[in-house]
Amino acid sequence: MPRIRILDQRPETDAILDEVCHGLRQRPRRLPSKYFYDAAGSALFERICAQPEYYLTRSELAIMREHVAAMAACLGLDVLLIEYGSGSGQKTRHLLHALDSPVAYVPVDIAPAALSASGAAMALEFPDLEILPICADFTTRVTLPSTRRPARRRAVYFPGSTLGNFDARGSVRLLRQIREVVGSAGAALIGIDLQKDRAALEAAYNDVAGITAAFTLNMLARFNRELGADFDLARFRHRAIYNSLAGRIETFIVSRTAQDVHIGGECFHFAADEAMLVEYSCKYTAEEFARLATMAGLRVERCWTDAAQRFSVQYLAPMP
Ligand code: AVI
Repeated sequence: MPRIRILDQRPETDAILDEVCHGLRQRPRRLPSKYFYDAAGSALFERICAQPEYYLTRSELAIMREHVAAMAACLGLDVLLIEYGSGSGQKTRHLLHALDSPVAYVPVDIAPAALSASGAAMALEFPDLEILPICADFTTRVTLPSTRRPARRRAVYFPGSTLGNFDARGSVRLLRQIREVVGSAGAALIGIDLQKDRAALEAAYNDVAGITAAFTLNMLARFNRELGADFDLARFRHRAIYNSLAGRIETFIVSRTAQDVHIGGECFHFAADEAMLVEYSCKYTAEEFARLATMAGLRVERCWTDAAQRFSVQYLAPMP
């Protein structure tokens, strides 16, 4: 496997500890979903994507297979492709094969293990493409590296409905940041999960094999490993329910019993059945998403969906 140099712009451990303790002090307690993705969490997420109930990945891949040529035509020649939350880059391969002489590929991910594995695999598959991975939290200001060849255009690829992991305010903030990163001549290609019935949604986030539950609880195992916390995983459980008013799956870690947990020199008391919010997975109608984009100064110019209308890939350009 080729070795790829990764630009490290990761948050410091102290900053993670501060953010986690801050979240644990809130009522209701909440922890940011970005902390799911250490090496174990990224591997569990790949397994979620292959679960029969988790329709998102299969639907998005079907859209990519069918419409990638049209997407590449929208993005144009000599594009610098920046991917947020790149993970294994499964969908990106389709796009990179279809693009007309892309200048470079910049995957941005918070998980170093996933980033080096996918960077090396991409370098094998695209030997002539400049690959410049950045290990960072993409919600912060990421410094882009310079490329060997100048780009005609910058484009952010943000697949997987990861934008849905932010609430409306956070999504608009992130879309604005994307608009800034790509500039007035840039573009964005964003995967957005669509509204559907409660049963299908709750099944997708409560797979029978228990992979999503293991993924959720791994966040606590990670805090034990990296921050010296003492969460007893057997005394917590995963819960994901659809909030139909807000149009989102809400995932919680629920304390099975009354218990104390120690982290960063603090003691946090959990009541029996107390629920900590760990993730939103927002689902949109095409109109709702277009409205969010407009609030961020972006306009939806094309939207592709799968045959069952479960998922969408949206092509956006900055509004003049
Ligand atoms: C990465 N993100 C879009 C996934 C989702 O569907 O919200 C993360 C996930 N959480 C539980 N299952 C998958």
